[in-house]
Amino acid sequence: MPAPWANPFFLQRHPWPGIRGRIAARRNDSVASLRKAAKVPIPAAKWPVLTMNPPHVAIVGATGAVGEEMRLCLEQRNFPVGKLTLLASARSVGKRCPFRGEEIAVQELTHDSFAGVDIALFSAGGSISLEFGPTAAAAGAVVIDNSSAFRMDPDVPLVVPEINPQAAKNPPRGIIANPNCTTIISLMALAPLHDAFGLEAVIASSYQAVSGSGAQGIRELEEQVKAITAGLPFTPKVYPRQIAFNVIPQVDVFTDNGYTKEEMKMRNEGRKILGLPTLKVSCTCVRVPVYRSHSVSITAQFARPVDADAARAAYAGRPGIQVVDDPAARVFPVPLDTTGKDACLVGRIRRNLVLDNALDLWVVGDQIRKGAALNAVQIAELL
Ligand code: 2RA
Repeated sequence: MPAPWANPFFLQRHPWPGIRGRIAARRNDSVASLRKAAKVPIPAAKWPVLTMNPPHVAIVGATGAVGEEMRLCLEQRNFPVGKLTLLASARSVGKRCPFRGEEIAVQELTHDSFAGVDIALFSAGGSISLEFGPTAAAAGAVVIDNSSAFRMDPDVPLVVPEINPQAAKNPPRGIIANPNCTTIISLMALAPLHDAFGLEAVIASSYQAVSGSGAQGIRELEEQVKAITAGLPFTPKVYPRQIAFNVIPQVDVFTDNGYTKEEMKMRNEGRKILGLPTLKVSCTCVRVPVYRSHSVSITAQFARPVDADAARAAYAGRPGIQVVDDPAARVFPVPLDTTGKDACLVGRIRRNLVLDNALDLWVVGDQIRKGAALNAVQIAELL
C-alpha cells in the first residue's frame, strides 16, 4: 500500500510534517502517527531520537560527476545517513563506491528502487527525473532533483538554502528542484545585494567550465589540447566549435528568441527563487577551456543608491559567499580558487559607469559542488 503522504489529498488536509515527521510516522506507518507528527513538529533538539533511525538516502545517477560529489558532500557534512543506496543505469551495476569506510555496490535504477527510501537525490538528466522522480515521491521519498525537469513547475519549490529555505518546507508533489548551476552561483552574489538595495535588472556573461558538460566535456578539452600541441587533426564532438584555446558563446541549445536555454534558465529560475516575477535579466552564457568552476560577470541595477563599500558590507555575515576584492593588491577570485570548495567568491565590485544605482561584479563558484551536489545536500539538511 502506498504511504499516506503519497496521496495528494492527504497533503492538502495535513501540513507537511517534514522528513523528520515522516520518518517518525514511518516507524508504525499509520495515518494517525503521521497526523500527530504533522501537528507537533519534532523540534531540532530532538534529532538524537532519529539517530536511532536516520534517513535512508538514495542517489540516482550515483556514478556521474554530480552523483559522486553528492556522496562526498553527504560524508563530509556528516549528514545522518541511515542507509545509502546508489542507483545508476545497468552498465554501472556492480561498481563499488566508498562511503564512510565501506564500499557500496551500485544497483540498477528501476521503478522498484525506492521502497523505504526517505530522501532521493536525483542527478541523472531530465528524462530519468521525469520518469522516476514521481515514482520515488509516490513511494514516500522526498525527491531533490538536480535536472531542469521540474524547476519551473509551480508545485515544485526551487531552492537555494541560503536564499529561500522556507520554500523547501511544503513541496506539494514531494519534489524539490535544485536550480541550474550558473543560476545558483549568480544568485549567491545577487541575493544579499537584493536584500539591501532592491534588485531591478541584471545583465550577465558567464564563463562556464567544461565539466559542466560532464566527463565528456573534460575529455574533449584534453583530447583537443593533445591533438593541437601534437599538430594532429581532430573533430569537435561535444561542443559546436573547438574548445581548446578558444571560447564558445553557446551553452545548451538556442531558443526562438536567440537566447540559449542556459541563458533563459538564468532569467526564469532567478525570478522564481528571488520571488521577483518581472525581474529584468539578459545573459550571454559562454563555455571556456577551464576544467571546473563557473565564473559570472554581472551588471546589476538596484532600486536604491549603492556603491562598492555598501555592497561589500551587504555580504557581511551572509553564509556561502565571501568577498575577495582588493584590486590594488590584484586580489580577485578565479575558478581555481573555488574548485572543490563550498563557498562562492565575489570580487571586482565597482560602481557601474553607465547605469544609475548599478554595480559591476565578478562571482566564481564550483558548479559541481555549490552549483549542484552541495546545494542538493543542503536542501536535504532543511527537511
Ligand atoms: C553547464 N549548466 O555548465 C550546465 C551544467 N548544469 O553546461
